[in-house]
Amino acid sequence: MKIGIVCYPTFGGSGVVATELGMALSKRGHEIHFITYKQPVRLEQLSNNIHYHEVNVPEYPLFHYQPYELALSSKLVDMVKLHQIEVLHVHYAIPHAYAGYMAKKMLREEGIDIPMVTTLHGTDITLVGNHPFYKPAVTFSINKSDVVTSVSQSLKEDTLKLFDIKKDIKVIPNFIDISKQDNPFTDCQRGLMASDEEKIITHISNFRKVKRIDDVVKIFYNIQKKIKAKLIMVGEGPEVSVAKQLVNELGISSNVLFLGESNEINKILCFSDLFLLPSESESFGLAALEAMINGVPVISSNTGGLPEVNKQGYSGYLSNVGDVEEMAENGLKILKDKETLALFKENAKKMASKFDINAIVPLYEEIYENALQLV
Ligand code: GMT
Repeated sequence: MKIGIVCYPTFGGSGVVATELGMALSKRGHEIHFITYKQPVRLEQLSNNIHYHEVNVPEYPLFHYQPYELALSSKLVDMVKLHQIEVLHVHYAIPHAYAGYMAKKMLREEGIDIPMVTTLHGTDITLVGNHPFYKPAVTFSINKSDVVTSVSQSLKEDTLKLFDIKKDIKVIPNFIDISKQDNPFTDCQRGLMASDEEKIITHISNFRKVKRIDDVVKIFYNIQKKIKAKLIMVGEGPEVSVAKQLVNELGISSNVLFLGESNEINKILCFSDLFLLPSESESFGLAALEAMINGVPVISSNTGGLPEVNKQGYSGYLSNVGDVEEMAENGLKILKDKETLALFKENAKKMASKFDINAIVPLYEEIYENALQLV
């Protein structure tokens, strides 16, 4: 099949899922066309059947906001015609489903019918899309998609609760490419980060308010009172400076490392002992899954789709949002001795392997096949 994928090309989970999906589909013989404003960060290499088409938005001083949706839908029309793309798969409703629908309509005028699959990822529903200024357009574009998928059961329920949705929503969970984690060449340089007796605790995100970064710091603060530990913070975003300030105030700067954005997540996770994800809301928690497949147990909040990924007392622990005391106690329970930590590490890996990419990609293929019958 020739599949057009629209996504955010950034480190955010939706972009990562879209990119990994596209790469996996290309390995299964499909021709993939990424259509976005920058080459996706996780896109390893372009090949015969992976293409990237850049959406350019010309700057014009009259516009306070440059019309990205317009440029995207025009690019979609051009690319569908040029490459005979058969299916459009848009990740994140805003504004991709809206632009995709406009492209479909324009193509129809030229006698071309193309189905559009929309995958809902989380903040497009729970935070941004739900805003009254966007809600009518988001509702419309979800209802006008030929097939709608969501990355967790919890996100499906939120979508049905928050929007007037007439379409069936299929749950297809996010996934992980296990073969990448089993790479024997991963250079696990634990010694560079901490001494043997120190535990390594990690947080990876885009440092938005929803991630409750101050809770990450407070959980670590409580843990390091009891055991020797280092906190590694990976990612960039508006809350980095707030976190740095809190770290200074608590006097723990020598034990906290801010690494910025990284494409070497597996290298960092391979020496991590615990992963913290105390988010306010989280439709799935791909970062937790990436930690788990690297054998890192997770301390998370029990919000959104996290209970579908992290299993209480098995791959980690879940607590109410904001309960940093309980989260720290649970972290200490996991880290208390070698045997317990080893068991949780093993369990985290086992739990994560349920989300094997090889089981999930055929579900998307089936969706594309069905979508083709709908137009
Ligand atoms: O919150 C993020 O990390 C970014 C955001 C995105 O849209 O890229 O992530 C959302 O989609 C991910 C992939 O499906 C999910 O794993 C995240 O849980 C979800 N974020 C939220 O719901 C806050």
